[in-house]
Parts: sequence; structure tokens; C-alpha cells
Amino acid sequence: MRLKTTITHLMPALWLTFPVSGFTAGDMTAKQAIEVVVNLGNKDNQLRFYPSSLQFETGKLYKLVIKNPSNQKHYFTAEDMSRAVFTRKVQVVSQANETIAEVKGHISEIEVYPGGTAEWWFVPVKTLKSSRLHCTIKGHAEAGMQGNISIK
Ligand SMILES: [Cu+2]
Repeated sequence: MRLKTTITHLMPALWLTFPVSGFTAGDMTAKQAIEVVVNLGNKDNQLRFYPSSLQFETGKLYKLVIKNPSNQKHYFTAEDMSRAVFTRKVQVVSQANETIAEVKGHISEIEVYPGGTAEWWFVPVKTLKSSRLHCTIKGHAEAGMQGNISIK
């Protein structure tokens, strides 16, 4: 009777001392982020994403740096991707490369103004075969401002 009680009391301590590998993966949002840069258009105002194809992997923390080097505003819209990731935060970066705003919560699209940069920090939690990336400004996707995103 007494022995049984002791063992029961020891159980939580044992779990803490010997975590089962793979069971306690830790805080995935606290890992070192993998940086991926995507440009919305270019200096010649071409209506393209550079690159237009993005690949991610589940369980890794990404910092997607969305830059707009063009003279007009653009959207990074990826509805399916937004539902397949856990967003840690979005940071708005100034021209001097200082973080000037941080947004938390679910994100479905990001609009970046000429010369601006936004960083989308997320962890993919679901796989995605090939989902649409596009700019929602009238005529932009039709002119070529679209791409695809996959998560493996
Ligand atoms: Cu656009």
C-alpha cells in the first residue's frame, strides 16, 4: 500500500526526468527561424512574385520576408496556406530595418506598400499539395502575379 503510493507520486517526476523522444518536441515557435524571401514585383514594375513557387515543411519555424521593391502596392494572398500554418506573428519593418509593428493572430493576406517589408513568422502544421498564391489587386493576378505554395 505504502509502496504503491510512493510510485504514483514519483510518476510525474519520472516524466520530467526522462521525456519520451518525439513526445516532447518543445515549443516549435521558439526555434531558430528559417528565412525565406519573396519579392512582390520588381523595380521595373513587373507583375510577378519572385520566386513564384514556395515550399515549406511542417513543424519548422519560418520567417517569410515579404518585400515590395516596386512602385505600387501589392498583396501576398494565400488563403489555403494561411489555414495550414500557425502564425506566430507578423512584423512590419521600417526602411532602417527596425521592427515598427507586430501583429498577432490569424493572418490570411498581407498588403505591402512600395518599398515596404513585412515578415510573416509561422509554423506549417498541415501538408499542402499546390495551393494558390496571388495578388488581389485588380488585374495583377491575370497579368502574372500568381504562384503556388506547397507544404510537405
Ligand atoms: Cu499586385
